[in-house]
Amino acid sequence: MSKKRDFEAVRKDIAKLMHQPEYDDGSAGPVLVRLAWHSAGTYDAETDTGGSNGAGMRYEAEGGDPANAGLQHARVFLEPVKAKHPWITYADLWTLAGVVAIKEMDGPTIPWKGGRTDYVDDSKLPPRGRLPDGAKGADHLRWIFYRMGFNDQEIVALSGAHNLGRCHSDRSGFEGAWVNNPTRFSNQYFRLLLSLQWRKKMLKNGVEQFVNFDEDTETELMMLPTDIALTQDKSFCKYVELYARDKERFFEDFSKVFAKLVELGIQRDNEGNITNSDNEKGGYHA
Ligand code: DDH
Repeated sequence: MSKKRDFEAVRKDIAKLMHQPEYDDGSAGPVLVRLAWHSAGTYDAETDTGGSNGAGMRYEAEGGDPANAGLQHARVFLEPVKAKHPWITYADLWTLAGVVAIKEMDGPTIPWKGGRTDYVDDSKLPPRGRLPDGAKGADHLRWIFYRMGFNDQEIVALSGAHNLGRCHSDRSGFEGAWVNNPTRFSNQYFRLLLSLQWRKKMLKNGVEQFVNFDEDTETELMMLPTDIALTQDKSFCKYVELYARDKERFFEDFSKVFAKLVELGIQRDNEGNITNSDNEKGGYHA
């Protein structure tokens, strides 16, 4: 294994693959952000299982979870980067790709540190069902995100990632984008949550979501039931209002909370070296 850990070079190569004219809205960015989030969002603080360490999505147990449908596109986008920098672990590559993608799409700079291992510790494998279900409500959001160690404000800030990308009926069953420009990071998601009229719509596949149709531009935007739940719950809604009116505050808080997300389950010493990843089994040598 190469000893050189040139993360800057990896960052540059990730940035270069962002432009994908044949894919979705012309960008690999949103699906890379989702890959980073799903790799980390399986964490359970109480049992210290799940999280980005181990890159378990490479294997059927986690990769084949219906909640992860479509994320193979993100992993395939990153293969040339892995081939060029074989020393980097997938666990680092996936989380770094999310951070780089957010920056490339005009989002905030997010602190990121490397050192995750690709060694899968069977005793740390997350069971399926740890990622949120978009058809549910506020109680479900708290159940899922409190488990990871997030509070109400952090749940709302994290949800602002839905400024990016879209739903695909062949992946999640939901369909459409949340905002008009889904490849530019902003607080538009929060503004639209509050300013537009959202009505329930049953899709042909029987899935229910919320939509707004703009007569002038003839465009339909969507929200998941979990997105709408943020406006219906008092404690969540005060942060939706805050982030809708204060984009800078949203960027600041999002940066902190996304950094926390990709560090879940990772312990470091004072120098930033990870102390709970077995370096002999797939991590980095000093
Ligand atoms: Fe999400 N998300 N997400 N999401 N998410 C989907 C797409 C994207 C939920 C459900 C869905 C976060 C939170 C939640 C992104 C980032 C983040 C899709 C559509 C569903 C469904 C998938 C598809 O059909 O392709 C639910 C429910 C929650 C919640 O309960 C809070 C968080 C925390 C993030 C984050 O990054 C911090 C991104 C980006 C996408 C767009 C992906 C794409 O391919 O485009």
